[in-house]
Amino acid sequence: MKLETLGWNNFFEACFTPYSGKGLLPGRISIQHKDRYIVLSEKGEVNGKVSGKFRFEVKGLHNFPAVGDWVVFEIDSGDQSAVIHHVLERRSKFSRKVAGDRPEEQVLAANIDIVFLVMGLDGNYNLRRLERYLTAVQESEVRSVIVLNKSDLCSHLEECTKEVLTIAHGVNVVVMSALRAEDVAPIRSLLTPGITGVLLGSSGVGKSTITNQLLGKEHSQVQSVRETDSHGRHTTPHRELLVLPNGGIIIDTPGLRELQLWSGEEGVQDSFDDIEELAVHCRFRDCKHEAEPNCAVKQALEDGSLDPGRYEGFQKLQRESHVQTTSHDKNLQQQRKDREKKIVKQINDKFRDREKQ
Ligand SMILES: Nc1nc2c(ncn2[C@@H]2O[C@H](COP(=O)(O)OP(=O)(O)O)[C@@H](O)[C@H]2O)c(=O)[nH]1
Ligand SMILES: [Mg+2]
Ligand SMILES: [Zn+2]
Repeated sequence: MKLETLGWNNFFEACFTPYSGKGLLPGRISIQHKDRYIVLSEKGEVNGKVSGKFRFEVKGLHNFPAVGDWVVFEIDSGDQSAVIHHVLERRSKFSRKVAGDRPEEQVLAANIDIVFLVMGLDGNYNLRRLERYLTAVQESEVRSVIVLNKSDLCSHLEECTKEVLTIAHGVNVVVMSALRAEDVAPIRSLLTPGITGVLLGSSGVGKSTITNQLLGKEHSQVQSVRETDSHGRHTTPHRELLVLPNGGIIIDTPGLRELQLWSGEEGVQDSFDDIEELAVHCRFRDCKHEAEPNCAVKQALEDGSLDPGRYEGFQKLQRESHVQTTSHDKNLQQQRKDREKKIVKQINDKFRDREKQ
């Protein structure tokens, strides 16, 4: 495996200079599972762990290796595993906030060139959510592309596409069905050799199906939409970095529930992706989660997996923001964002207080 194939360039070369010539090698993290990593490098694919010194000295979860990171490692002469000594500077990253007394940043994917925001043109379709993620990604200054998948299931394709274009503000929009191999061509053409893309979107929107089409083989596990646990959650576990036959690199991720984007101090707790993901499983596409039959949100409330406070906040937000969904007025959008943040903060504070008791 040549380093360039993995996305190596002058930037990382410069970052690596202080370490070169000491039996140390650069490699890229393709999988992270707890404290175990898979490192891709000129030595091929190697299992690895951070060194004892690293674990002892490095403070903060976000300074540990993440998928997409370039690391400096050495091959253990005993078991031939990779001993990771350093993480090279990141050019870009996507993080989430992990719950706890003091919320911590956890990096989920690093050194990304293009983010593909995938939305399903089925029950998953939600213009407001797309708009919010677009804003979050644009703050990260990584190029974004909107992917509207499952076009084969959409009866009003033109309408949806037009609507999305009104919020896209120049961002490319790909309309496709991942069931057709030829439809991934626009994505493939953006992932030129050495360029790293990440697929973000709710679980079930087709990210793994797209990954498999790009790879030209079944690799990522595709889930049946009904194959969820009692909380309506998919079981697909891993984020994984994969090198494509044409030289591009793609990171497949699980649902957005896991990928709450972190932006600065506050983090993007100001969203209800967990509820929106549940809503995908409601019987009716326009379910208001009130008195409708087979409502997945109500069901989660009943079995206790959804907090009533979060549900109330979600409903409140839905009512308040309904009218402004397609507004282009920047001022209004800002006002809405501020209000959303305030509401969510109130709820989260309340929720936290209750958990403390
Ligand atoms: N009809 C249709 N089904 C799709 C499409 N893309 C994915 N699926 C199906 O949607 C389900 C979830 O796909 P998957 O790739 O696992 O979604 P992920 O959770 O985002 O990785 C699977 O049953 C796929 O076969 C599409 O474009 N059209
Ligand atoms: Mg998947
Ligand atoms: Zn519902």
